[in-house]
Amino acid sequence: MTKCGYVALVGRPNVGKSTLLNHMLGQKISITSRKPQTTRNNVLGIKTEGENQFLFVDTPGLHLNQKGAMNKYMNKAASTAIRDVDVVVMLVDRLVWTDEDEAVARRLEGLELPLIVAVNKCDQLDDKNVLLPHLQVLTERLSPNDIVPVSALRGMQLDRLESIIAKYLPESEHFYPEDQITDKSSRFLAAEIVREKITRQLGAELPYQMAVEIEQFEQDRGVLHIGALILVERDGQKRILIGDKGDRIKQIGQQARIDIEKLFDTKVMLKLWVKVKSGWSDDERALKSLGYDD
Ligand code: GDP
Ligand code: K
Ligand code: MG
Repeated sequence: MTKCGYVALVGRPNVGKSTLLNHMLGQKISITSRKPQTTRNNVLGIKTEGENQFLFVDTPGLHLNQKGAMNKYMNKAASTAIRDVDVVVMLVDRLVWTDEDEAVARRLEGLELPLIVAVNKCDQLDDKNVLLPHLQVLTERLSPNDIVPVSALRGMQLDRLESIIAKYLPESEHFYPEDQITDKSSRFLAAEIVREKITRQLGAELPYQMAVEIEQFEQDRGVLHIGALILVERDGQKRILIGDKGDRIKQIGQQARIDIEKLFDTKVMLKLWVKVKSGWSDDERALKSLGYDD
């Protein structure tokens, strides 16, 4: 009998959810960075391994004390994700338990689902003696079905995590063909890669007031031509993004092109434009038209 089920990856911002998803899939479908709010949408990552099909739902972390339409959208996405899944994997850090972790834990209370706790970033554990007491505290607070130390970045113990998750997958036909890795469109993935490069390059504020819209996406004689529009809120942000003599936007474009070529296994021509449009990032209708509406 085959198994198939939805597995929510939850946890506070920056704990490593998207990194974990990418490593499990062996493909980069969910963008990552050191900044919170990198992941805005729920991203489905599909992994078929023999009899088992895992439908991982990567979620934006819950964002505490944050206002604005984008934050509302992200928190809603994170909350709905845990309603319709078969298993929850909560990621926590190897050392600390914060208010943000506590907020996630509260959301999980009363859910009658198997809960697996993955204690992440264990590649950065100088003193191994601190892990055991931490695991004990986590076990008491969360009463998980299983708990496992991992490193999403280095791929430590992810096989073990996967076989633990497999125990809780319901018996079912597979929902997707075995070679499919996501439900997101190629356009979405391309836009996200551009957004990742900008998020990684720029300071703390801009990433939240920036969106990427794909205007052109055409294969022509072996080359994928992509045109992407980058929306920002203010003139100053446009200037920062473009950089001195256009060198920053050029760098962003080069980095994004390399990743997009890898993902689609084709030569890519990428053109980027920056446009100022005030107010869109706190405007629910504008967000909807940019695809933040599921
Ligand atoms: P998310 O917000 O939970 O999706 O977190 P990301 O996947 O975007 O990761 C946030 C940051 O933590 C990135 O800079 C990652 O490279 C880093 N990171 C994720 N997993 C690990 C890990 O296992 N070890 C280390 N050292 N860093 C990690
Ligand atoms: K992040
Ligand atoms: Mg993420």
